[in-house]
Amino acid sequence: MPRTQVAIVGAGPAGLLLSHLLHQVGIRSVVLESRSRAYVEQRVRAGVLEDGTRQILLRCGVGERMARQGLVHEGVNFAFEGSLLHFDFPALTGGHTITVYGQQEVVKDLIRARLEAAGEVWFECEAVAVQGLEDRPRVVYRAPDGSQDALEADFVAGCDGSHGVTRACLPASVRRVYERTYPFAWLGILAEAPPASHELIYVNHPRGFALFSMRSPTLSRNYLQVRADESLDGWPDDRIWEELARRVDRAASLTPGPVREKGLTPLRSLVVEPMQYGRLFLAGDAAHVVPPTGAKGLNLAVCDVVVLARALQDYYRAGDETALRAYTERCLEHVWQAEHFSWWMTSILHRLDDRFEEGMQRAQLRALRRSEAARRYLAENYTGVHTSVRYVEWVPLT
Ligand code: FAS
Ligand code: PHB
Repeated sequence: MPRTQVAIVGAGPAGLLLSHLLHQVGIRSVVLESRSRAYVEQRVRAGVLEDGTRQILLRCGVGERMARQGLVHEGVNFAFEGSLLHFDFPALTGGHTITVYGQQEVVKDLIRARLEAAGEVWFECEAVAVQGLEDRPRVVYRAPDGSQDALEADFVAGCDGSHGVTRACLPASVRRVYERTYPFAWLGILAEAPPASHELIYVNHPRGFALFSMRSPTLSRNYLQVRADESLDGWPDDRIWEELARRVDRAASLTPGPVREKGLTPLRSLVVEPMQYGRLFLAGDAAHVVPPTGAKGLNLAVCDVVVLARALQDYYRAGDETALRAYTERCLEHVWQAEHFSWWMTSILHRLDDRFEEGMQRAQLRALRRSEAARRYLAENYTGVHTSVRYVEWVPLT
């Protein structure tokens, strides 16, 4: 039976970065990914990297293309009640910024780094079960030819996202699930059109939330709040552009263009505790999901695996299990911080169809306009001061 030190399920940002960080400290791993390389490299998801995530990718040697092609932004904008409110990140946080760089670009950079280092990333290998978690863990997987095999390891890292198999391996007797589903979804498009603005614009509008983001000076990424049970059939491209124009109103001028990709993303908040059981450790969306309003999904995955890589390093270097035992407690600090921020951003920016809630919303948005302290709270959370920035020094400089 093939064997490694750490069997990693899932080649998303969490699994690939973990494998890379472990490689840098001499720990062997195998990444099992159910989809093909081409599929994971074209899957459009997140686009905002916190300042800490940027520095972590640079420190561990996979940030060169991000530094060249990523867009560094010094702020974001809120459009509400007919005016624009700018958040000046460096002024509010003592110098922090964000980087706009597509998640699939981060995934491409990590896959290239793994394969150039002769790392093992087994594509089209779907994990179907994880066994022996108390002592001799092994991942049972279906190989590309359909045959079933197993991979033995000292530890299993569950990085298989919100629809994977590892989360269910936590016995019901120990698993605690905290969940909130929102009565709306996001309809997102990737379009060959100039972005609405040189920075992101979050819109609170009576017709519903909208977000104007980008991937490059010629590729925009825009989102609309729609009903949770909405289907794409009802949204031909020109209707999407019309609705985006209504919601952006006078905050920016919109130039429509060919839509390359469109999709619906349900909004939910979810935390699973504990994030470990026996020799299984969950990271990223396998352990927690945030609504994308706070742009935290990808960044939280990075925080988890930096903590896990350090804990595994302590174990293999000194046989010290202290950090492994404290993994859940350590991660839940940044997880609940980001869960709160993402819930808060979602509740102040989306149409809620509840008169009292909308009164509260107006009060909070006006407080952001009046109070520098309130703007600082948002800027610190958005740039990662309370999440990824705390872990930059944990990553050895290569
Ligand atoms: P991922 O889901 O990225 O990766 C998990 C991997 O495991 C996948 O490659 C999957 O194919 C693989 N896998 C699953 N089951 C497996 C099995 N049984 N065996 C082997 N492999 C298996 N965040 C934002 O901030 N902004 C956004 O706009 C945004 N959009 C999103 C849109 C969608 C549709 C989704 C689902 C998420 C979005 N997110 C967004 C959040 C997103 O960025 C996640 O937080 C991020 O992908 C988490 O990374 P991972 O934990 O690595 O999980
Ligand atoms: C994106 O660019 O895809 C994006 C940006 C900010 C968010 C969510 C998504 O809050």
